Amino acid sequence: MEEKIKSFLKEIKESSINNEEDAENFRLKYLSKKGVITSLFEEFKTLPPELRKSTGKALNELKQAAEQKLAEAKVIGQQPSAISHQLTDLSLPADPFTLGSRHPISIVKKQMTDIFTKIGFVVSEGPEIEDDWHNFGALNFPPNHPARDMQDTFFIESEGGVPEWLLRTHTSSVQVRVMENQKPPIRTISPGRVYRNETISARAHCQFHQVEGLYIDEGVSFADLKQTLYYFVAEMFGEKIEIRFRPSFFPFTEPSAEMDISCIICEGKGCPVCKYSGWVEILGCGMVHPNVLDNCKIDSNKYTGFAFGMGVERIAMLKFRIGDLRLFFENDMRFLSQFKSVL
Ligand code: 2U9
Repeated sequence: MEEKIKSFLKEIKESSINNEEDAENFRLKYLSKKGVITSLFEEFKTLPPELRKSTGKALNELKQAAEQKLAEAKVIGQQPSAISHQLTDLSLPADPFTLGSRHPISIVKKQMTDIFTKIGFVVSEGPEIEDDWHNFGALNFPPNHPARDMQDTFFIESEGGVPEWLLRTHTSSVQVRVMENQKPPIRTISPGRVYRNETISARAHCQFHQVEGLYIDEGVSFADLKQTLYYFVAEMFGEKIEIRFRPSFFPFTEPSAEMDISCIICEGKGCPVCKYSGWVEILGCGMVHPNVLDNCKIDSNKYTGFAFGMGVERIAMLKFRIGDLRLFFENDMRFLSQFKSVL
């Protein structure tokens, strides 16, 4: 029996395992239940006791040699060597490849921008760090207006004590720059991030996004403003949605209004989202104040214009029925991955 063991040991050492099939044949021949080594162990049981010690040792060595040979072949098969591909099971399913998705604010901002560019508005962008003139002065904010207060605006510290720069509180500052650099007709929208010194809650944040619109030409009227916003609502929320205007006040528009839409959740019947009123506020608007036109060297006797501003988060919350503003800024994958199927 020891002779047989020796000859199998030689055979095992000399055998070459080059692929998955070789490995399986090797295992079947030497290490399976019906293989050579199992039958040698059966034979071993019949040996007289005086032979068992040395034969048992040789037999265990044979088994270890066979197992080692097979293990080494598998390790080589996992390395990126020339034969590795031969040991890879191509029928196995591939590792999952996770695709990213666009942020809900980017999705809604693009939808809003597309609606306005379809009717001739041109996108304009500008700096997030602004000066007092472009954010407040040109927009007819009186020097003591509460929005200019430290509690509402993030000012950037200056060496002299008087802050020269601030984080824009609205994208109207971009439109001031457009008016300073272009002659009417002007038809522009400015999407972008804005900052306000607010305590963070489900309904308020210190950063959010706006889409603001501006149209200046000869003879532009409040009727043009209403028609433009009516078109926007029909495109964004559907033809059935109704709109209403309520008088309001902003330093940069006169007259000014806020616009409500009939609640898209309950269709005006009353629900928690519309606080049982049937209406939800979505934007502010008005006719550009003549002082703003004059501040930007546009003749207010010749030209009139309308302007509007809305929060992208507000529109996204209504569109996607999101109840907490903070979700947009937390980058929680459980929230963000829900927008995979949207555009
Ligand atoms: C220029 C002149 C006037 C833009 C306007 C509003 C009314 C308004 C708010 C809506 C929700 C800001 O995001 S919000 O908090 N905006 O109510 N914005 S009119 O008026 C302009 C813009 C540019 C040169």
